Amino acid sequence: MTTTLIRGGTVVSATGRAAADVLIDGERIQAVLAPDSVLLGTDVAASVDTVIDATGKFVIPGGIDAHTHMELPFGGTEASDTFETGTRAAAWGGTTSIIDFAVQTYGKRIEDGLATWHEKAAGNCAIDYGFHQIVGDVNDDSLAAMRGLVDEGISSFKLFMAYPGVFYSDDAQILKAMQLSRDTGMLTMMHAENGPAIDVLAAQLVEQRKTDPFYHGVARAWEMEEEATHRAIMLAKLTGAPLYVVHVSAKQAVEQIAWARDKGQNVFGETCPQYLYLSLEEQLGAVSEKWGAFEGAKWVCSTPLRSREEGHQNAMWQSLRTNDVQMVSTDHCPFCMKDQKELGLGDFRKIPNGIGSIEHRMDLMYQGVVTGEITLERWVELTSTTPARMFGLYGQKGVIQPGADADVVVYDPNGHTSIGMPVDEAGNPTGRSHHMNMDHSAWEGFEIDGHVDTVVSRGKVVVDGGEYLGAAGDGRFLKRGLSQYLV
Ligand code: DUC
Ligand code: ZN
Ligand code: ZN
Repeated sequence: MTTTLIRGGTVVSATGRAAADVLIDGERIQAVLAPDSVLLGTDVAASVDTVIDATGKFVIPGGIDAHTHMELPFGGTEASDTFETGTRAAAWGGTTSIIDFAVQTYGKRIEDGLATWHEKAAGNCAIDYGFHQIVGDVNDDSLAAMRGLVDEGISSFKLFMAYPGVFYSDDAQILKAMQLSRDTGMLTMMHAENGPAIDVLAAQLVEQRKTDPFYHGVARAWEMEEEATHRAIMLAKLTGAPLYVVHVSAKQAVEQIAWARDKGQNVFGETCPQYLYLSLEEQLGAVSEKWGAFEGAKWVCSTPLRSREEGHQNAMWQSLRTNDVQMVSTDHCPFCMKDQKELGLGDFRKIPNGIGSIEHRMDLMYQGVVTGEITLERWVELTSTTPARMFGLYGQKGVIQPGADADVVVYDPNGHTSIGMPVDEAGNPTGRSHHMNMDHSAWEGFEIDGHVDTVVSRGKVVVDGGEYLGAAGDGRFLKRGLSQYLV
């Protein structure tokens, strides 16, 4: 068993910060010690195998990205990160656990969808991974199968009020699944957008020859998110199901969540960096030599980017401060421009939906600390501690304390991270400043006043000093318990 001491740093938790050293024994945290500790007459630093110098740096629990889609089949193609490439990129960015979505599609069995996801991930992940279950076909068989998921360590399922004909559930199906959620304690995760109405609006825009990527966001109007969020909340209230609304982007959806929470309902929300930093106006203005107005396709995701003029981004930051929204995930669902996003040239409806951000979440959220949007402690809470609590991992993950898995990041507030993807004059990539399997970056030009220096994943140093030291297969499947966040 290797012993490691992370020495001289400031250990930051969701509730405070202190100068402390972190002693790791094998895969677990052994102790959080006063600086330069001498125990039973022995200088701890002199008795360990490895010492990591964290002087002047923050020592935080490894990030947990609770919303990723590795290898997701979508729109006639597949998300471009495999479990191998996506989890490696996550590690580079200070994320040491993911929760991905196993998929049951229409007419297929849940058991088969889940088995496929285990096959995709097993032996390939750089960091630990768990699964939620997407239920694309709520029926008697799938409801019966869902009852067995908790025993398999899958304590949450996702339904879609969007994407008719693909993942969509109608209100009757949602009601039945939520009754099961109430009975089993499983968390209902909801993609809250009124899909049937959106599809009509999208078809009308295309008929008017409004086919550029920008119109994706016009069709997916905030009213459609507010309405669906409200409907999901009311169905959850009626059934008593705990509800977690994914990728919240509209300020009006936040108001719905806050309203339900004020009434004591177990309703939670997640947002993503794209809804804090990017906007519909910027998507409209994105024109490149290579792609013209189709450049905006790199930001086509659902829910869509929202108008800055309408104040959604500021409202999302505020919701993170007030705890109306409890955590930040990425909805990492990358597609390359070439051969993938370009499927939607001439018709925005055919652009595969998704943005790749798994590598940048910790940095992008730290930038919110730099700009004063959130505190240092809230950064840790939003990116690690609450995801662990929300999804039944707390104690093992999301905290630096004796007995927890040794998932630790040394973050340098005086370091710097430039995000982008250099291209030549013809717009072809000449190198990459990220490790995600993408031919572009949705975060081109972002400058971060901080840097992920060292990443320890279950006791193993996987990133250090700009070098990757991990391996495919380092990550293990996480059997999760029920949510530890319910009121
Ligand atoms: N939204 C996305 O942007 N991509 C995948 C699925 C989803 O709901
Ligand atoms: Zn979704
Ligand atoms: Zn998603």
